[in-house]
Formats: sequence, structure tokens, C-alpha cells
Amino acid sequence: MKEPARHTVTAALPYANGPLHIGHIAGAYLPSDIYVRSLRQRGKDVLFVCGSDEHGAAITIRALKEGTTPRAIVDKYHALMGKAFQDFGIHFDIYHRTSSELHKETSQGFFLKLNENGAFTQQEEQQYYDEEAKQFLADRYIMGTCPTCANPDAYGDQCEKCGSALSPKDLIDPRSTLSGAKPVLRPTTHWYLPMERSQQWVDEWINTGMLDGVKHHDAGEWKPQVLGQCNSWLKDGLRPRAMTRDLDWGVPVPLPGAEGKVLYVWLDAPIGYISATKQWAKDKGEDWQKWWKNDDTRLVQFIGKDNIVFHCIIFPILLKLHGGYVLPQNVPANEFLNLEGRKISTSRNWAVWLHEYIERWPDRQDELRYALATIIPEFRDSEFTWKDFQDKNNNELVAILGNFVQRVFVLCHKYYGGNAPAAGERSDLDMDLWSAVHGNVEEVARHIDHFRFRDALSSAMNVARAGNKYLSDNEPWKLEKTDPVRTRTILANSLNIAATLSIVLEPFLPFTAQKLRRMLGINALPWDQAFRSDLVGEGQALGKAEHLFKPITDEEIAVEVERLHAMEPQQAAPAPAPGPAPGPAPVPAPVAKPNITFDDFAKLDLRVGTITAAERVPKADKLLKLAVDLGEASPRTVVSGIAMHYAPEELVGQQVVLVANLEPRKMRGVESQGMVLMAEDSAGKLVFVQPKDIIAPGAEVR
Ligand code: B3M
Ligand code: ZN
Repeated sequence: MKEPARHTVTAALPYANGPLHIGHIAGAYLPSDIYVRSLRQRGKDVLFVCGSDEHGAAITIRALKEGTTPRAIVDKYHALMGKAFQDFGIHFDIYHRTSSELHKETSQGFFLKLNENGAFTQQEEQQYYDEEAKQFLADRYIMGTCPTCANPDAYGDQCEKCGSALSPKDLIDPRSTLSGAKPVLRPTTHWYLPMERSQQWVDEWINTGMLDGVKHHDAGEWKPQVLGQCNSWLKDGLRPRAMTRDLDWGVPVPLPGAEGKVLYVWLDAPIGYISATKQWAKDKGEDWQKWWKNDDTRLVQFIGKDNIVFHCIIFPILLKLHGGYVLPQNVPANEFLNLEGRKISTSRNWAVWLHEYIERWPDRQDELRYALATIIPEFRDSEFTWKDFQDKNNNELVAILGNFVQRVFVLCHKYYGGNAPAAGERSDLDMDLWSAVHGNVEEVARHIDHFRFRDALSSAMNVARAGNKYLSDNEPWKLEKTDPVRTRTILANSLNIAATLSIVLEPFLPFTAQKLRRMLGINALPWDQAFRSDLVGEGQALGKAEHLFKPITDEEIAVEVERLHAMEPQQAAPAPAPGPAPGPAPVPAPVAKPNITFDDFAKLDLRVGTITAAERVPKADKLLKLAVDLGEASPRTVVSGIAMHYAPEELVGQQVVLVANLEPRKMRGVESQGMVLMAEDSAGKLVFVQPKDIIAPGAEVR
């Protein structure tokens, strides 16, 4: 594919019905910010747009709950989110909003053009109506039992438990979320998008990258989970979808006879990217059209996985039927971020709110950017814990990056009065160092281009690791007495590694990169300068040796964890069931964890394994190191807390059930690649969950 002339990058428009939390940031906004910063460093022409999604039931229901108006809700959260993005270093070219006049004009114009092109069919249909609230019920205004998984709290448009796309009439025992009443059916007319007409070209476009006989993109570049979700929709067969609603909050349908109807939020919201671009162009005196209509524009859209079908099927159909617009070259959707072992929940206040973090941890945005960038849920859900936040800060930011920079600056101040020394003759070792550093720089860009931001950050940190090793191998603090010339070269190289770090870390840690540049006395530099090794010349005056990061204490983390639990609304004790005086207190059943969706369960890879070896883990009296045969080329190493219950020698041959796709993690220095399932018997002994009969290792448990 030829080099694009420009890049339009969008990030999903967050609903303006609440604050931003770390799940939003790790899902769409931090990845897109890293991507845009990196493209800009490499001299690409980029437009980065976002804004508040201010229509839809999510907002009007919140307004009802709070006894206020949708306008008040969106004004409050639009401002809060815009400031939080800015404070966190996520810098869009424009952060617009879909309640703007320009957006209304843009989306109405888009709708009229689609209607002119015959994109819609007009259908009268029987729709649920709440006689008490005097309102038709769609989407989140109606709930009922999901016909697929029997979830009693499925919405009219989607079941969050099994992920099924629904329409209100699919629900069993529907009820109005406004009055709780049982709704009645009444006739109403809507404009439908007959998506089945686009099935063939959408299928080809998504699965081959071909569009109208021309190669549009490399289908192999799209994430497997994105293709998977699209293909499950395509396999079910695309169906007509209503593009208008009987609501009073939204973009009015600009047609006679459509009074009281508005555009479906998933029609107007994606057009919000275009209206944001128009607003930006208006503010800057620029041409907006080339960013959305020129074939040499590359459009990449960052979203969370719950928005895949809207961005990969519905919006592309609308763009194509309208005509004249480019389609996304990639939609690198991320999975979900969980928090301390549970799903993030706005309604249960189980979240780390971005604006609150910024208040509580002033000037430590990069500590959170770093921790989140290392756990971006790129291919599977991931987990944020405050302990991991502390570990990443103390063991990586402080111990690797901060420590390297600190040592170089302290020595340069001590030996050279705070001026950069001459580089002198470079040894073979020095050349090896620089080729390793430049190799890592290349990896950073390659990973970013493949939307693998975790790997990209790891490669960037490898530059700091190389710097630390170079110092430890050469020990300039000792060499200075006997070979000051060589010491100058070592410290000149080290200063220049710090300069390279100020470039490669900028997309991830913009605040730290700026601090580093100030300390080095250099300006922001383009990416290709990271392949030099002389950015800091002899005599360059250096800033003082600042600590880039501070260690985080256990107490600071404990406060955060306690706060999280304290913020959760306490579950009211269930009212005592009516009837005879209660007998002896029943034995409390174990508290079930919150429901998960079928999709969540399906992500678990449970396998039968056979223990082939077992040994104690030094200095860890509760741990055993197991070799577990899963029928793979070599057995898995699994660390298990069962040493108090079993002697290693009695375990060889024991069959177990293993969680085989758990993120590997180090325990007492041993990397554990999975988890053995155990249960506790009434005597408190841990017993194996195992098949009744011996079966082949690797057999799937489902
Ligand atoms: N407002 C985000 C969500 O589903 C939704 C994205 C719109 S992007 C056009 O939470
Ligand atoms: Zn369901």
C-alpha cells in the first residue's frame, strides 16, 4: 500500500453521561494518543479528533434519575471529560460535541443525502409504548429477559450478558425503565437501513480488504477479535436496523411528518467525527474534506470492543451509501480493562475516575500512563490493580528509567560541573551498545504501527535497560580515577542514550520526555534523530539531577484500595422473607461474584493436565513448582500455593484442571504459566479439581 498523504485518527466519542475512568483510557484514548504522537514524531500529517457523544438513552435516563435535564448532564460531563483528557496529555486537535449546531446540520445533511440515495426503507411497525410515561420505548428505555441467555436485565437493543443484538420485541416480559409498567404495542413509522443489501460487499471488504474491485486495506492487519465479531454478525446475516427513534433528545429527523422523531444515536454519533473535523477546519481555516474524502487519506478508528459492529459494519455502510467518503483502513478495537478482579462499573462506582486520579496524584500522569500502557487489553481483557501500579512505578519507572538518568546526571555534575563531556574514541563495546539501542528504536515504531503498544513500550524501556547495563559494565565511578578520557566517553554515550529516551518515550510519557529534554537542554526532536548518538554535544549545559519518579509506598496503595471499596454503594441487606419466625441461622453460602457475560467465560482456556514433576520453591514455604503436561511440546511451569497440603513426590501423575491462558506472572522469581484449579474441603484442605477418569493431557474443559 502506498504511503498515505495524511492520517485521520478518531477515538470513540465517550457518552457525556459520566466521568472518564481508566477503562476508557486504556481501551481507546491512550492507545490512540500514543499512535498519533508517534506518527507526528515521524513527520506524518495527522488529524486527531474526538468529542462528547451527547445523545442517546444513556443520557436521558441519567437526567431522569438525577431530576435534571439532558442538557445539564451533557454540559457537565462534556466539560469534565474535555479537561481530564487535556490534563492527562491526551491532546486531540479538537474535542467537539454532538449537541452542537454544526453537528446537527452535518448529521441532518448526511441523513437527507442517504434518504435521497434510497438508502432507507420507511416502515410502519408496532412498537412498545409506555402509557404512563407517554413515550415509545427503544434501546435502554425498555428491559426484559434475553431470549438467548435468559438474562432478566437485557436492554431493548443489546444484551450485555451474552452480547446478543436485540430489538425490543425480542424481549420476554418487557418492562419500561421509565415507569416499570408493562408496555403496550402502538403503531409508529421509522426509517430503516436495510443492511442485508450490503452484506456481500461488507463481507468481502472486511475479509479480503477489497472494495469495488480495488485493494482497500490489508485484511490481515485487522485484529482477530475484530474480524471475529464482524463475521459472527455476517454469519447471522445482516438485518434491517431502525435509524430513527421516537425521542425528544437527539438530532430531529429533517423530514416532513417526522415530528417527534430523532436520528438513532448510532447514526448521528459516528457522523460526530466528521462534524468535529468540520469545526476544526472552520476554526483553523483549513479544508475538512480531504481528511474524509481523499483516497490518499488513511482513516484509523480507535474504539472498545462493544463498538466494533457500529464502526466496522454500520458506519461503513452509511459512508458507502452516502458516497464520497473513505472507509476505515483499520479499527484496532481493544478488549476491556478490569479493576481489582472485577468489571469496571459506573453504576456501582467500581472505577478509578481519571479526573480524581489527576487530583489525588498531582504531576504523576505518566505513572498512570505507563501502568495502563503496559496492560492495554489489545487482544484479551486485562486487569488493573493498585499493587501492579505500585510495582510498575517502583520496579520499572524508578528502578530502571529514573535510576539510569539520575546516575548519569549525578556523575556529570560531579566530574564536569554539569557540562556534557567530549565523546572521544568509541570502542567496539560502544558500537554494540548503539546498535542495540537503535535496534530497539526501530522496534518501537514497528510495534506502534501494528497497534502493539505494550510491546512498543517494552522496546522503548529496553533502551534504558541497555543504558543501565552499559554503566554497570563500565563502572565510570571507578574508572574516573585511572582513565578519565574513557570515562568521558562512557558518560557522553550515556547522556546521548538519555536523549534517545526523550524521543522514544515521548508518545507514552510526554510529561517525562519534556522533563528529560529540559534536563538535557535539548528541544523536542523528530523520530529519525533517535538514530543518532551525538544529540548532546560537548559542553552542553545540563539541568540539575532531578528524580524523574518517586517510589510509591504500601500505605499510598492501601489508601487507594480502601477508597475503592468505600466508594461502592453498600448492598442493602435483603428484606427478611415474610412467614414464620426464622429458624437457626442458615450456613452462609459463599458470596457469588458479579455476573459475567458468556463472552467473558468463553475467554477462559481450561485444560486437563498431568503433573510430571514437582519441587519446592526456595524461600517460599507455601509454593510448589510444578511441571504440567498439556500435550504441548514441553510441559508448562506452574507455581501453586499447595506446598502446605501436598509433598512434591506425591504429585507426579496427578491430573489437574489448569487455566491455560492466564497472563504469565512471576512468583518468587519463577514465572508461572497458568493456574491449577483447587477447591477447599470442609476440613480446609486444598483438593484437586480433576476428571473422574484419566484423560489425555491438553483436553479442553468447557
Ligand atoms: N458513545 C461509546 C460507548 O458505547 C459510544 C461511542 C460512540 S463513537 C461514535 O460507550
Ligand atoms: Zn443474553
